[in-house]
Amino acid sequence: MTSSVEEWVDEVSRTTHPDRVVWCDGSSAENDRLVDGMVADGTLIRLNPATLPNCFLHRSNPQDVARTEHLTFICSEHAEDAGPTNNWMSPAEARQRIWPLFNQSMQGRTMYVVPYLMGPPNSPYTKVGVEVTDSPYVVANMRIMTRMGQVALDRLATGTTDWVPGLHSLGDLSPEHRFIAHFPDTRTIWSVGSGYGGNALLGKKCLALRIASTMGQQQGWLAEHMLILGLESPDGDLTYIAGAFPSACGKTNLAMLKSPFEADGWKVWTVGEDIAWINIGSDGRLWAINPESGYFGVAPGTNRKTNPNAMAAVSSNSILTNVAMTEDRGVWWEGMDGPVPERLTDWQGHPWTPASGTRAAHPNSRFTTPAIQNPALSPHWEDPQGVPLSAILFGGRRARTVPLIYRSFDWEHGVFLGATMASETTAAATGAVGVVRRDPMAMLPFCGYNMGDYWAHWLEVGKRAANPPAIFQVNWFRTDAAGRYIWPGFGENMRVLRWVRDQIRSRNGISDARETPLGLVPTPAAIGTHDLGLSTADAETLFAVDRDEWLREADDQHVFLESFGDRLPEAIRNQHQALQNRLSPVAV
Ligand code: GTP
Ligand code: SPV
Ligand code: MN
Repeated sequence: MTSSVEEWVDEVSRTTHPDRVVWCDGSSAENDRLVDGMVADGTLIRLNPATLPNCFLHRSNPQDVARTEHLTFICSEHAEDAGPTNNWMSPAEARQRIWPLFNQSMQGRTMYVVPYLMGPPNSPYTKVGVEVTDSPYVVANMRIMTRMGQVALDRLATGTTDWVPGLHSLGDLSPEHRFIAHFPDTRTIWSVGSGYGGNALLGKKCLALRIASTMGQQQGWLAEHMLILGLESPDGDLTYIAGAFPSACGKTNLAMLKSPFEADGWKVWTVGEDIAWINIGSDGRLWAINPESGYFGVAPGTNRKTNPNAMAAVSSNSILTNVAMTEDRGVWWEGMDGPVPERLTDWQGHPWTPASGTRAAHPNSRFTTPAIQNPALSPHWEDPQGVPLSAILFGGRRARTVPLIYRSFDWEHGVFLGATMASETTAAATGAVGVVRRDPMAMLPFCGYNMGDYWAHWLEVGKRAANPPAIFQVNWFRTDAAGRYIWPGFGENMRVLRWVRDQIRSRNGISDARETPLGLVPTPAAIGTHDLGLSTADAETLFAVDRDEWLREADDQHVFLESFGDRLPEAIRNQHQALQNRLSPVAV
């Protein structure tokens, strides 16, 4: 065992005072013991073993159901290094305000030491983390989401000091005593007061995005909130595409897409569905690995039509959190197949009927499921070097303004699209839902340093890569006058992926696109809106670029960009000016 980990575990237990300390090996025997204990004390409910073997339901504290961004801090020495989009707290203040919350916080409980890898065991890009936690539910989730236990202990046994400590305690679960703090200088994470998702599974948003983004800035790579998929064409070639969409905006669904054109040879293979670590290869391309080994996916809206691969994956060996339960201990959530059941137990454990007028499952209810259960899992998902990206998609939820898809003119313009993207807020974080906010590269809640410096880093990576991916903007969520989504989405997003591939592969890609002030927009025929049965009017709306709306959009972008002051890269400012010029051509 490595002494640096043991020393830290000792130090932590001197403050948190657990009754006992358990080092996790990740074995199934260990998991069975943990799960049995949680079933016995009511933390988990065993679901129907005939229909959902080895699946469990967990109901979280109703005050603890999503990430809490206002309680999430970057604790750099200087506020400017966290930047205007992060909450900042000095390390000294964190020691005063947060550390005392760990005092005796594990008394009467077991402290689990969870060693884990982010990335495949044999990848040069893989990182080691150690999370100590007093939540067995967190341990069971980490076992699915990361390569946990012996495989990580083996790596630590080499005596490496290069590992990320993460201290997690449930505390009293109240938002008043909740903090999720990141120390980029010491690469340390503290989380107290929440047992849910990205607040508590410290490998995911805390290590693999907030801490990793700062490592990437220093070491010349990118840690991104992106899905990674392999698009197989009838020729048998594979085009790898990454996509950054904000939380609950469609990454998991796109990554697991079931192709309606499979018979013709068009298929999607999942490499990752939430996080990508991207390195520059010796061939000048960008290569992406998925650091995770499981999916923490949004349940509502998932059904056999929208995401049959997810439905197959979650039917065994999965944890379901805050979904509703049927009378035969099955699960249910809004948007599942079939009729709404007559009687359910809702996500808080109360009896529920369709007349209740409430939601049976929480809007941010989730499944935790092993990647290997995904029928569409790419055979290359654990390739140590990753997969070479041909395209990056930036996407958001926009009822208006943003076309279904358009292509940027070049890398710099593409980085500008990412920097200025916006999206309506969702239930993945607490707070109002449906409010449009700027969410650069879908990293607003996840970038561990000044977002202006982050854009500069993106520009730099593009300069250093001889052959960077083409960048596109997408929006599945444009609505009609009645407020309905125009685009059918899900499997039909395959049509957009096909166009992306055509754009990348064909020398004459512009032939099925028109140039607009935003970029290259496909013709409706290139996407096949007619075959889909969309009206001409709807198709026009999908691809419309409204100058007045875009002038307003550009004004709003300006205010946002200027909030970065002298940290705003000149190239981004120039791109913004160029967009305004294209929107308001000066007559000569
Ligand atoms: P996080 O795990 O929070 O990062 O979310 P995500 O980006 O992986 O989003 P996910 O794929 O889980 O989708 C979130 C919600 O959007 C679900 O309710 C989906 O059913 C819905 N959704 C996903 N793709 C589409 C689409 O193409 N069209 C429509 N209309 N809804 C979609
Ligand atoms: C997200 O909110 O982007 C998620 C869910 O992927 S959580 O792990 O809770 O951050
Ligand atoms: Mn996510």
